[in-house]
Amino acid sequence: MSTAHASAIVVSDEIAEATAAGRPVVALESTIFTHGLPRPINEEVALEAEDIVRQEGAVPATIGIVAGTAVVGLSNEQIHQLSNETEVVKVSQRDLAVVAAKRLSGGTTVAATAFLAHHAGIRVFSTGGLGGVHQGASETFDESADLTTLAGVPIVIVSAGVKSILDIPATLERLETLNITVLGFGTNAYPGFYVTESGSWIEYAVDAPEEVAAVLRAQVDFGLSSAVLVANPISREKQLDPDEHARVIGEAWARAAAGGIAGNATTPFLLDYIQRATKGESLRVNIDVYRSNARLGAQIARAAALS
Ligand code: PSU
Ligand code: MN
Repeated sequence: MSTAHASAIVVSDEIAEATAAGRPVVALESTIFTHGLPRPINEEVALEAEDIVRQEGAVPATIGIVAGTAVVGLSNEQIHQLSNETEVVKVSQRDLAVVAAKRLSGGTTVAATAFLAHHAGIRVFSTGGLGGVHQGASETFDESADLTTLAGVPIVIVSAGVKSILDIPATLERLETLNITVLGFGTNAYPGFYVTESGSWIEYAVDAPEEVAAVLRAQVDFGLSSAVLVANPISREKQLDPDEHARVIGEAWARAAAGGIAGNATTPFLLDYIQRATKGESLRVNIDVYRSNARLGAQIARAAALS
């Protein structure tokens, strides 16, 4: 990763200076606002996440592709552009070279963002929900590249679990196979993104940002090259009603199957269906989850910068 050629990736001055000085920096992805959230709230949420990171004393590095250049530390103007242009591609790690060569603009997924963040020396990354193993993956082989990328990128990722549209037990099995460390923040119950608990359990809970920083430090001391996932559940008061959640997800899958939705269009289709079926409630939860993860990511980055 460190062998990436400098001209393919542009790191903003603010981020380059912050990482060089050992100041806390939090990476933020762009697929969440190019493909995950509807306009015009997408841009607002992207900027709000940056504000939250700053309020917590860290520097936000939103990452995306502008006309073929991978940018670590997008300007507000670039975030505006990516939020509103129509021809913006969803860019996972395998797409990076193609969009660079074709000079396309794109929103980077967790996989591509983690790759680029690590290249820039960033150690903490906050997102909403990770990609994972899709329902029916034993037939379709649809498993997010987020998982395989995270197996090889030593970075802390804060999420509210994997998106609840996924097969969560299967995803946890794959995380184990891929040597990806999973920590529950204040809980051993693995969160279900829109809901506080997914029904799956994880081995380790941590209670403070400092504890995550200690795990990260030990990870580096061992020379381990895999990610540390911090699963940060939404509070019970703010979660989607669990019964409605279960019903809507079942419907979303049935519609995707009936509509022949496949490949990287699956995740945006399901998220959009759920937003409409819950009359915006899932959108509110999605945004709350992201705010909370941006905040915790900044706290972890600060703790890691001190250790
Ligand atoms: N979670 C959200 N909204 C999103 C995503 C996750 O709430 O838009 C995005 C992330 O960028 C993640 C990607 O990396 O979806 C996973 O897509 P796929 O399953 O196609 O790998
Ligand atoms: Mn997929």
